Amino acid sequence: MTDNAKAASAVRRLGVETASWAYANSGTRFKVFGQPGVPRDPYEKIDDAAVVHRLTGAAPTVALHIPWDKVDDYDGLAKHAEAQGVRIGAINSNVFQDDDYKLGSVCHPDPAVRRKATDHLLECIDIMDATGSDTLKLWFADGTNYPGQDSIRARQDRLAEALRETYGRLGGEQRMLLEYKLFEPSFYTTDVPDWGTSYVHCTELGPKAQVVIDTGHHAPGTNIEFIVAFLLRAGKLGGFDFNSRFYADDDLMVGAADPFQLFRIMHEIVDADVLAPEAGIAFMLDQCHNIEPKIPAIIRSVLNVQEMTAKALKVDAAALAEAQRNGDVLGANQVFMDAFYTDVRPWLAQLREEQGLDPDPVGAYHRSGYAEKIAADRVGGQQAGWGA
Ligand code: RM4
Ligand code: MN
Repeated sequence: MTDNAKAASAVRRLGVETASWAYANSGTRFKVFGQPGVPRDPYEKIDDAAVVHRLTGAAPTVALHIPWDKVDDYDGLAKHAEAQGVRIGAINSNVFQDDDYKLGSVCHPDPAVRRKATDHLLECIDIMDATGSDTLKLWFADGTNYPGQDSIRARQDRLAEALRETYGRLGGEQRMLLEYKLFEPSFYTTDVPDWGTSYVHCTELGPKAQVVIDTGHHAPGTNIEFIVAFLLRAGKLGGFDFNSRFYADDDLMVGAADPFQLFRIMHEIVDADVLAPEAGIAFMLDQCHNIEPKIPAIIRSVLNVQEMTAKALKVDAAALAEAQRNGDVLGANQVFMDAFYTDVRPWLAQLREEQGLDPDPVGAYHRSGYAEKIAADRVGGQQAGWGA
């Protein structure tokens, strides 16, 4: 295979996982603006995810969030997904929206609350069994707001205990990803604030526990591609929650705020040869579309990941290695930047045409009439959103 054919096949095999909650209404703590046609239940969210996959050919799985996506029949939900041409991806736990969790969930000082939270994590694994999902994604809002509020060390012990029990329940082909976040909703300490904390817990647990990087969960200026490289070397990178941010955890479309950062991240992935699905790195979106129409925004996001990946595949690896070996600082940087500045859009459009797709998925969505159809059909009932 020529280099170009190899790159084309790598792009074609890239799957970006969309998030069920991104199809629902969302907002800030100031206001949630509803949109016409928003799904009322998980089945309709999956219908929307399937449209994104049909148009891009690059979004074969959709993540669920429990209890937002609670249904009576998970097997039926998985079959519905399959019939639409998509699969259920990661199951995201939610132990941050119950009154009991005011002081935390698995780190709460009261063992009864910890029990309840851990039981929810175990329930998520039951849902994985029923849907065929192989990934549990854990994010904890746990932490404290005031110095002295709770013992930082004791909270780590409680966290480790809950993670151990959850890990013990994972089936042979299942894994868990532990997410970290610098701050919010806790403002003094967060119990899993950074990749190092997640890494140590995952290492204590074993090979089925890995770190997931949410690109919006760092201090400004953090070098995320360094974290990617480090975790890959340690065999502990499980995947990404992609989104972009200008200030804090903005959850804007990936590649919108800083496409160059996304390129640098994807370069580490390509360079370590872990882009292929069998390498097990999950490329997930975790975004909210508060003011823009959701489905075209998600299509745009999938395309952004695809574009930056395609650029990363255009890095002349041999020339880069030679420049690095020779200590040619400027030459190496030029090889890198040449790839970043390569306009890969015509190439990607051509690849889509070869696959029988419309070369312009966003335009195809607008022409499809789907937006008008769901706006007309989805009347009555309650639009999905936070807590729904
Ligand atoms: C958190 C975290 C989780 C996501 C929730 C909705 O900040 O990023 O991944 O499930 O938000
Ligand atoms: Mn996330």
